Amino acid sequence: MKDNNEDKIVYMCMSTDIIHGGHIKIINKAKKLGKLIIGVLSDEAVMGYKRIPLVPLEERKKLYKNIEGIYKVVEQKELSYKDNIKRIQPDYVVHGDNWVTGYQQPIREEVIELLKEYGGELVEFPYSSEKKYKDIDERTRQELSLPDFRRSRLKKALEMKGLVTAMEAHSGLTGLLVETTTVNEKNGGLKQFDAMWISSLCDSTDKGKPDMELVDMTSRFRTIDDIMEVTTKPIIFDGDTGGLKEHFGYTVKTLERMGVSMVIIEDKIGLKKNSLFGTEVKQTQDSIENFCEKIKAGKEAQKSEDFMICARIESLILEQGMEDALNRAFAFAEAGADAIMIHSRKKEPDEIFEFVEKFREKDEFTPIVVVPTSFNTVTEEEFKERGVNIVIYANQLIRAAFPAMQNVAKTILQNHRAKEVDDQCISIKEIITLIPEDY
Ligand code: SPV
Ligand code: MG
Repeated sequence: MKDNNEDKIVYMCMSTDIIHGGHIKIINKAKKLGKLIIGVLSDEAVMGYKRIPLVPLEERKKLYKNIEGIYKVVEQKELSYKDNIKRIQPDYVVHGDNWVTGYQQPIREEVIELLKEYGGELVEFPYSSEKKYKDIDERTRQELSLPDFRRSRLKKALEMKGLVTAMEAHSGLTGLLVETTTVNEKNGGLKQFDAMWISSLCDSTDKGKPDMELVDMTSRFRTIDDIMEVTTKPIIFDGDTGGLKEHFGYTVKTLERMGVSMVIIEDKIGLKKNSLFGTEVKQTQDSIENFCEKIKAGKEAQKSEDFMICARIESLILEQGMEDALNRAFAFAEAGADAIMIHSRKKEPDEIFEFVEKFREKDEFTPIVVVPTSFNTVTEEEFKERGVNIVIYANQLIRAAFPAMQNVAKTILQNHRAKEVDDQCISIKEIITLIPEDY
């Protein structure tokens, strides 16, 4: 390889928003191979596998344009290099050798295959694992978990992605799980959950209590704090009925101060029971007027710009009809709700789809939230196409954990020893190393 090989095209994809010496070193090496094109990974792709970028795409592009000797800066829409390699046909693709193993491995393999088609070459430089660069990453992570940063990121995620997914977390451990679980997708991308849902059902169940506002707010805030200590993703809090109008303002202020992004309150009054009971138990819906007053009290108490109050409509759960649900949705949005959640316990998604369609005829922008526990056949893609903005997986982690634990408990009782359950349990080595010490 000659220095300043001007007739060669070199391609490198960058997702970082903080350029440090390690990046400059690799950029300088890449420049020596030819004209260097930097592909800047789109906000959506960065979010999908890592976190919300601190610096949005256009600004990140500018950062690279200002580095001397870079020939061109383009966007790379997806984690897969396919589109840009096909379009640019670079002689060399440059990357650190840190993707030889781990979740980026399939992306690397695809790059090798694509380059093979026309005789391009993959050049891998040793990845810098210097402590000072690791420290920068750690500082970024810590900054992301500060209240102002974390709170604002749900709105940003909605703007960037259109549809955001949230998975329930009810403890530090489940928070960590939601924070870190990553899967490879068929299109070569990677996927993580965007946010966490702190469900009243799961928080209560984990404490062995019924879901009826029995676990008080102080305890609910403690759960939030446990989760926040070990995560950075935005949090959507299940605020049940929001309590008394006079109390709700205080809850809003506390949640904001903690860095929660959204509270969802449901239009019920009196002794609240879980919605999935439907009309099997006595549940009373609040009047439109009262609930609007509660929303207004929350909005008045709110101090930050980016906190969101979502009004949850129980008309379909309580069999009050579509018209009632829609009337409420428009009234609640008018009263200041930043989002609307529509709930249903039907297996078929028809009433949810009808609501979304009719709401969107008159209101294009207010985000719509759904919790597809019962209507669980609908994909995120279909929800998005129909105009839904937030999909919450409200209880699956705790529902998965319980039968697994119960089975282990029974097997030990039956066998009078623990040997038979060993292969159903995470190993001791794994469990003692599961939690990173520097979290
Ligand atoms: C929760 O997760 O606590 C909810 C959603 O409120 S549901 O259980 O479906 O009512
Ligand atoms: Mg709840």
